[in-house]
Amino acid sequence: MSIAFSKYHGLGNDFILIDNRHAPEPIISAELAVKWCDRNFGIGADGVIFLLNDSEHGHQMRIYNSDGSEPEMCGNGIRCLAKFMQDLGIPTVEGKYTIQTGAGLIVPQMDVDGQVTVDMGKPFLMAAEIPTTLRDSNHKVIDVPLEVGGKTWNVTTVSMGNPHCMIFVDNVESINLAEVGVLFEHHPAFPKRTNTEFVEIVDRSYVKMRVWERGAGATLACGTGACATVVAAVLNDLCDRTCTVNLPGGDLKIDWLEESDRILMTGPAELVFTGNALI
Ligand code: ZDP
Repeated sequence: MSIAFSKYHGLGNDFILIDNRHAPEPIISAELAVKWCDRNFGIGADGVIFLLNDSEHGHQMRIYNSDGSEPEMCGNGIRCLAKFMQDLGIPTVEGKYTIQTGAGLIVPQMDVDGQVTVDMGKPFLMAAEIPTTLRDSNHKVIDVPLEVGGKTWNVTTVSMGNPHCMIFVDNVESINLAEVGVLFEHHPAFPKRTNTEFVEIVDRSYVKMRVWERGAGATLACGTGACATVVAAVLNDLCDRTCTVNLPGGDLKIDWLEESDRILMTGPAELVFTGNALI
């Protein structure tokens, strides 16, 4: 038997998309998702994303990381999902889709220039919401020392539905991501593991970020991570609320709105190919 899939990417953060609207649960297992994500023995991707029906809100997103774990949210992935829905001919309401996720309702808007602007909701800042044990549960974690790999790093944590740990450094190229990223990911201070972002401030409206993703390792881009990066930089008074985040795969524009506390993320999403995978 085979299953039809579409492969999309957002700034090189790539996903296998499956139209799962006919079934209430993902039609492939986490184990099979791991195989499909393999770049040598499979299709190759950072994750597998399922479009499901949602009785209340019309549509729902589920996602497996390339290690088979299931994150709450995925910023680049939801832009790809919005493009996938457009390609499936699903109508928008005033240019927008409303999608239920593990981080609540997320609203991508299809821009006229082909980009997608996503209302990513509000960031969560309290230690218990990340979750992290670095502070008491209802305290923020801003510029807190943490020992990892025999070195003390100053970290700021933010949840966009999924956990992120940001470290400001002078030069992102000097960080050995593979070596240190995995140590942050599995550090006992993060009971649900964490995504880790190393951030270099270029100026108050432009920062460079390199990411080690929970469950996926080094990727070319991370949408939730770009949002969390700007929140962390604002909390440390290092950048403005409107800021471009440069990632290995390109740029994402982030706006942390003052009045509503919500974050808008703008970036591309591209169809790469479609195919049928054997199961
Ligand atoms: O939180 C996690 O386990 C992430 N690996 C989920 C994927 C995040 C993503 N890179 C993004 O763009 O937000 C897809």
